[in-house]
Amino acid sequence: MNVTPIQEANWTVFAAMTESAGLKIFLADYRGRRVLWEGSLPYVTIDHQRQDVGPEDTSAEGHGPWWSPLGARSLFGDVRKASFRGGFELACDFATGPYRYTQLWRFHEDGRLSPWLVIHAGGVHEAHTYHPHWRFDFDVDGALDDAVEYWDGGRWTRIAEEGWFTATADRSPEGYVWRQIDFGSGASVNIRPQHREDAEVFAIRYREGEWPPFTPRAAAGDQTFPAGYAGAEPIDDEDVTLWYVAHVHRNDAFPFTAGPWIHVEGFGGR
Ligand SMILES: [Ca+2]
Ligand SMILES: [Ca+2]
Repeated sequence: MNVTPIQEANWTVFAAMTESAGLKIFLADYRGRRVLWEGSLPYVTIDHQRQDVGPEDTSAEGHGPWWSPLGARSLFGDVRKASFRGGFELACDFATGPYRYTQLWRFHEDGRLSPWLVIHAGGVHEAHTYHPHWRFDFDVDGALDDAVEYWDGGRWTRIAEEGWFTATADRSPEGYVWRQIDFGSGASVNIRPQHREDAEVFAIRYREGEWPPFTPRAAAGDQTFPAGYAGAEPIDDEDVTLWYVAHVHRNDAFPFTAGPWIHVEGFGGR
């Protein structure tokens, strides 16, 4: 556990390698104000299309999803920190079976935050789809007074209940799809997919007893994606975890960099 924060480019962040949820960032502040309690990458699941599984494939599960845990055991090399013009990044490589990934956390002095995953070419055959799942517990200027909103029908709409919010072509004037906003300060964490990315956000009430490896909804572990994720509990005025799930098809150009664009606004700096 790295107990020394990284302080650079207006950010103060802690980082630690997990057993199975990638490189975790926690207690991340931007310009001295809390943005993120904890962010991690608990799952990369992979679906295969049965018709493309070869005769040598003896697995009972034709489609998956299979889970590739990224963490201390699949880490390949060290966590690297590099500075670039206007920010810094943390990067690490993982190797699991035939799959290769590079996880990135990029922090920009203007408030952008990029939790990305580079999926390298590999895998057993062409027809599969990767689903990296990021889990974010944002605390915008502290945990209190936060709400989650979705750009829908031309306006920001409060999300009052747990749910599943897909990215359509609809974007706010600033280009975002989802945001978590703090009513005290007016600051917000704004989120959108990278262009070309098929993605969605699950807003789920934080539950006591969520331990890694996380189940997005512990009581519904027997249900499959996406039904098992979101219930119908109220999340207004509750601490919320946001799961960002990307869907990357193997026929996309590889290597493919997946993950959200995030911009913190309202704490100064642009
Ligand atoms: Ca929170
Ligand atoms: Ca808050």
